[in-house]
Amino acid sequence: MTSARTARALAALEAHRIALEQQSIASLFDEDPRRFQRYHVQLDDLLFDYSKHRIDDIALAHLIELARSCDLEGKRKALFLGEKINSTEGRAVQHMALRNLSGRPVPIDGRDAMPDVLATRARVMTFAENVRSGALKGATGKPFTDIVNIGIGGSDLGPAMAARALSPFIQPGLRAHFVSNVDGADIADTLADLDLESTLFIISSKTFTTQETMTNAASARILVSQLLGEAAVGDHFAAVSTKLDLVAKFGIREDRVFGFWDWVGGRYSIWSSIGLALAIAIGPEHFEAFLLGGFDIDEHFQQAPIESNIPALMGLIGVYYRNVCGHGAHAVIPYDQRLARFPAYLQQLEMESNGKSVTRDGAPVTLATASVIWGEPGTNGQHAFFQLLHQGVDIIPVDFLVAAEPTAADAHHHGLLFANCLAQSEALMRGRSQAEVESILNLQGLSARDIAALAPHKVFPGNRPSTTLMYRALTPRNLGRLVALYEHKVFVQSVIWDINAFDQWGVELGKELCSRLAPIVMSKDAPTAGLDGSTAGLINYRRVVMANG
Ligand code: G6Q
Repeated sequence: MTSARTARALAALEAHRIALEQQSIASLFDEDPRRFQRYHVQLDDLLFDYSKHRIDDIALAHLIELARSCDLEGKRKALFLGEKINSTEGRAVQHMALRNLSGRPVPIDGRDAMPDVLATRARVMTFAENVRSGALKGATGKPFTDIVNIGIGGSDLGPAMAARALSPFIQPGLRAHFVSNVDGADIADTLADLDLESTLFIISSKTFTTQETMTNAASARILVSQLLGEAAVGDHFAAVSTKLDLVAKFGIREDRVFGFWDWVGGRYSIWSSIGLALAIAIGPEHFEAFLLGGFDIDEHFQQAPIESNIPALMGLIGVYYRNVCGHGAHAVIPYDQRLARFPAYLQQLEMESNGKSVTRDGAPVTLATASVIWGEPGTNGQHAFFQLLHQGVDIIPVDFLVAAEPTAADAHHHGLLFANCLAQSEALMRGRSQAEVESILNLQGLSARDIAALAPHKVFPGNRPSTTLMYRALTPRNLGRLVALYEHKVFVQSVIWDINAFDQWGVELGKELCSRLAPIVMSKDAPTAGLDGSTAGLINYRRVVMANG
């Protein structure tokens, strides 16, 4: 239940929103030439600009009071102390231990988790190094050139996103591929051009029971044993899982199995052995730099006061739009082609974590929770959905992500990319008024009648908020920082909404439902009685199609 203090903070925000609506973001800049200086936080290579938001010092003070009313500081402490805050699964949440480079112990269930974490990481790194150097070979003596990670959800999105983001750091001659969908097209298309003799499969599954992953793993296993012989399976497979007994049954050699722990949620597992494909691709040194980036943010999140704490501000500003302004969507637009999978990664992180409708004690939530997160790289999005961002009826706050310097040694392209990013955030904020449009059309020589007809279509309301996150370059360390920033943003919001960000019963339901239907779908004549009319009708229609060839 929302406490009286939280309710007061929300009411104060609501009252202030109405006052703020009298002012545009652009006018806030006009009034305060130091607005950018006051409303940005710089953390080493990273710059978080939150000046283009519909907020002022009073709104920020109310948001910080809101955070304190929910005991954000106390809950942050509980998170890092390893308390079992994932109450519905009875688990601590300690993915931060995987990037804990402080030398400090991390107590979980009464013992320090760090010796296990370090020992497992050392095995991952040695294995990665041996694949990279060619010391480990396939059954026919060829070094590995292609790594195929088979996993889904949290066991896929992280390494897949990061391998793309960090492609310039991948060892020449090595390629990382990611197969996730149970649709056979995924594995077929991925393997189409690969030489199995030089392909290493990594089966990544926390539970080692996920239908999609097990199906793809079985298909890969059959292919390897058909082409290279059953004895070759041991040479061409490795696995990452918390269920070591199930991995052993699959036939993967013990020295190629890398564990992790139930206190690492799937969507927070990129820092664990689930990062094996990434570690092989970019190498131990870069993987450790990625971990260091995550650690940087853990330190910042724990130490910086809320007033200048980037994940806290990201979370609180998001809460303002979601709960006070009623905006239900949030776009993430990287002006960085290599971050193409970052919005999809964040979709899982934010929507799976905070897409909840009961509070921690099981009561219905009183506040709206996670927004719909979506996005695509700029500039491509500009030629597609940006129309709605500029002139649609919904206001969708945007996170722009952009590097300060080029990575592709192409200053000209990067200059244009950067200019486009700024132009969009500026245009969203400023808009274009009726008077401005009329004067432009006038200068173009249009008649008064044509101007009157055309002007309304060319007016942009503006006042549309955005954050800009700028990093020097998309290095492993900066990618680690970006991921960890959003992880803690999600945590901050879960504290305000009083929900468990670390379970995912909706995902579990999906797994359960399919296992009930799959045998009926796969049978020619299993009865469909008892299913709803639509499901039965669709199954029977498919049976007819298949029977008619
Ligand atoms: C993540 C979710 C989910 C999970 C996949 C794969 O937090 O729980 O996306 O990662 O369902 O699960 P396995 O790793 O167990 O195969």
